Formats: sequence, structure tokens, C-alpha cells
Amino acid sequence: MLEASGIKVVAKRLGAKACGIASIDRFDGAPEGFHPTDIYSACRSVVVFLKEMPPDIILQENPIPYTHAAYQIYGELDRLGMDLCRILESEGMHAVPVPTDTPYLHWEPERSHGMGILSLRHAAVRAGLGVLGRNNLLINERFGNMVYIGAVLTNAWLQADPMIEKDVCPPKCRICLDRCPVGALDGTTVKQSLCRKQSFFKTERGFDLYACNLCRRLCPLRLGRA
Ligand code: B12
Ligand code: SF4
Ligand code: SF4
Repeated sequence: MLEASGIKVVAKRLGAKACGIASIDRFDGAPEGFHPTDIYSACRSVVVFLKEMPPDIILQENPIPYTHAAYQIYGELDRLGMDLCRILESEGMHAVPVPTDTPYLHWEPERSHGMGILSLRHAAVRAGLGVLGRNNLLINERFGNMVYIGAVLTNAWLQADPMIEKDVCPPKCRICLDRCPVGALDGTTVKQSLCRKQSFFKTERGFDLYACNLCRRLCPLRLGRA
């Protein structure tokens, strides 16, 4: 049976830029219905992996390259998760993938509030892959906030990675809070109804595009350490 170190080697061979492991006890405090065992009751460890967006894409004026790259990375991470599940199964473990983006079940129409089946940002922090900035995004030491997150739940008890216990946002930095055009950020969460209206639009042809990513783009930790 593969151990934690072997699983991380496999994830990197499959294309992950970083991989970490969170033990199930670290999810105490997750909202009811959004704990890994609410998805897969036998879950004992969460394997979390990252891929980064090439850094210049977000700087361009035309929204198509960023939208296209984001959708491609969601697909890449979902495939990586499926391949990892197959390999874990062939090694005698059981494994269940978490969607990188959609679908998810929880939707509150009155405040346009959706929740993934598991918050991948919280999972990545618990797997030692970074910390959350005031913009709500995971900041990884090597790749900054330009990482996307995938995860696989497994019934195997695996050695967890140490968590990073420090603030990374400079004490006085408020760039993301002040520059969000709709004031959707408060330093700990995102008011989804405001962000959704600002950050997505539909073209006349019906394509869904990202229209805003300022809290990500303007962050001095966008590419990792300042
Ligand atoms: C719904 C969603 C959105 C919503 C809400 C965003 C948000 N911050 O939650 C909207 C449409 C606004 C959005 C926007 C964007 N998103 Co989005 N989104 C998601 C999605 C699908 C679900 C997130 C979710 O469930 N949020 C609701 C809950 C979890 O958040 P909350 O209410 O703040 O949670 C509170 C409590 O519920 C509790 N809690 C919740 N879970 C847990 C667990 C534990 C253990 C504990 C203790 C507590 C706890 O703590 C929170 C604080 O009180 C995730 C994928 C995923 N499955 O995680 C991607 C994801 C968060 N999005 C991502 C991205 C990239 C974006 C955008 C940059 C896209 C863009 N416009 O360019 C923006 C950034 C906006 C921002 N500053 O956050 C990435 C983030 C990568 C990173 N580096 O962090 C993710 C992780 C997708 C991925 N797989 O990589 N997104
Ligand atoms: S994506 Fe835009 S609208 Fe949404 S929180 Fe970030 S800056 Fe605000
Ligand atoms: S813009 Fe500043 S406060 Fe916001 S996440 Fe980045 S470093 Fe932190």
C-alpha cells in the first residue's frame, strides 16, 4: 500500500505542482454538511493538490485567455483527481474525488450563495499548502494565489503534513478590500451576491466569462512571497 510520501510522488508525476495531506481530525469546525465524512463517511485523510495558472494570463485586457485558462485548469485538476483515485484503488485503498469547481448542491437563491461540497481552500490550508489571505484566496509560498486546488478523499490513514501557522498578509495591506469594485470582501469571507454580479458576465452568444479578478491580480503576494 502506498504511504503519504508515495502518494505525493504519484500526484506530482500526474502533474500536480504541490501536494499535501490533511488528516480528518483537522476538519473539526467545518459547517454541518460540509465535512469530508458528509461526502464519504469512511474518509480518514484528504489528499490536496495544486496547479498554477501561468502568471501573465491574468494581466491581459481581454477576458477570454483568463476564462479559458481557468476552465482548462479545472479540467486538468479533475482528471488528475480521477487518475489518482484509480491508482489509490489499485494499491488497495478507496478514494473519492471532489469536483474542482462544479457541480455543487448547496444554493441559497435569496443571497446567491453557493457552497462546494467541501471548501477546497480550507482543505488546502489543512494540508499545509498555504494560508488564506484577506482576499479569501489560498496563498501558496511558491505559486502565490495563482494556484487552483483539487482534492481526493481516501479511507487510508496517512501521515499529515504540518500546517503553516503564520499570517502572510502584510499587517497594513488592504489592497484587495479597498479595490474590490463592489466591496464584497471583509477580510474573512466574500459576499457572493456582490462578487457574482461583478465577476461574471454572459456574452451575447451565451458564453460565461470572468469579468473581475482584481482581488487576485492586485495582491502583492499574487506570485508568492513579496
Ligand atoms: C462558490 C465559489 C465561489 C463563490 C464564493 C467564493 C468564496 N470565497 O467562497 C464566488 C462566485 C464569489 C467565487 C469567486 C471566485 N473564485 Co471561486 N469557488 C467557489 C467554490 C466552487 C466553492 C467555495 C465555497 O464553498 N464557498 C462557500 C464557503 C466555503 O465560504 P465561506 O462562506 O467564506 O465559509 C465560511 C464558513 O462556511 C466556514 N467554513 C467553510 N468550510 C469550512 C471548513 C472548515 C474545516 C472550517 C473550520 C470552516 C469552514 O469558514 C468560512 C468563514 O466563515 C470553490 C471550489 C471549492 N469547492 O472550494 C471555488 C474557489 C474558491 N474559487 C476559486 C477562484 C480562483 C475564484 C475567483 C478568483 C474567480 C475569479 N473571479 O477570477 C473568485 C475570487 C473571489 C474571492 N476573493 O474569493 C478557487 C480559489 C483558489 C485559491 N487560490 O484560493 C477555488 C478554490 C476553485 C479551485 N478549485 O481552485 N467562487
Ligand atoms: S473577484 Fe472582483 S468582485 Fe469578486 S471579490 Fe474579487 S475584486 Fe471583488
Ligand atoms: S491584497 Fe494585501 S491584504 Fe489582500 S490578500 Fe493580498 S496581501 Fe493580503
